Amino acid sequence: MERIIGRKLIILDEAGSTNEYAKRIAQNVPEGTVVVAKRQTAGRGRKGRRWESPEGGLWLSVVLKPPRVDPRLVFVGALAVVDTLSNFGIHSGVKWPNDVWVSGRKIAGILAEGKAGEYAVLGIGLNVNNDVPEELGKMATSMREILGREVSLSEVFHTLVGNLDHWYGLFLNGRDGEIVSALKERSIILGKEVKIIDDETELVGRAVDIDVDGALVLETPGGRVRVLHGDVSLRFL
Ligand code: BT5
Repeated sequence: MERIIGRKLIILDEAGSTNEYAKRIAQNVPEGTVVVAKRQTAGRGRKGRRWESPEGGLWLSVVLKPPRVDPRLVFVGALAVVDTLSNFGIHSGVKWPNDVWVSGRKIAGILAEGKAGEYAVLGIGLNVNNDVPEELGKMATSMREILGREVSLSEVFHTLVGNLDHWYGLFLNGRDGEIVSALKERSIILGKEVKIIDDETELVGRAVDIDVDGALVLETPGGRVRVLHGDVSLRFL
């Protein structure tokens, strides 16, 4: 099958945010275009949070034109990152909805944005050889830290692009069941007591499932609750 992801590559020394860049060009480039920057000066997480993006890390955004936009697109990114780390001998897991963790620390984050019916931008930040932000202390890690040596950034990039192509192919073919079950297998939250924090509300319960729509199912004292909103924060208790 012809590859979609990486059909066109845009490689920048510096970007404010590759997601912003990708959104600006989305309508004029083919699906699968990847924008990658050596460093970002205004890397973003969800809700405008800052994403530290010094040189040495992998900061990229993919322009997609999917027939539908839903939380499983974020899973495509998360699964591709987990597989990529595994290709380099690192065992990781997904912290629903959009983080990849290694040994209790965040190594990657995913940010999906877009305009319904037009395009989606899947942004991925993966700490590779970069120093992790000091203020995050023991909350974050990198491939270099885990492996005790630097790895080739371009090898990590090409591996990740290949893995994104694989999982996005399943998404396009409507194989949501496989995506969700892979995500569940690699999830680090199932069976754990967690707190979900939305803007004004907090919800405590046991994470028991991720359903086929990508929603987190919590068992709370008041019964089962589905959390679909991709902007919530999840903390372990
Ligand atoms: C995310 O947001 O985890 C999504 C991050 C997406 C970054 C990519 S890089 C390429 C593309 N272009 C962009 O501008 N963004 C995407 P969220 O779940 O909101 O997490 C943000 C939080 O992660 C911050 O508040 C920090 O606590 C933490 N953080 C910031 N930089 C980090 C880093 N380099 N490594 C680990 N954690 C970090």
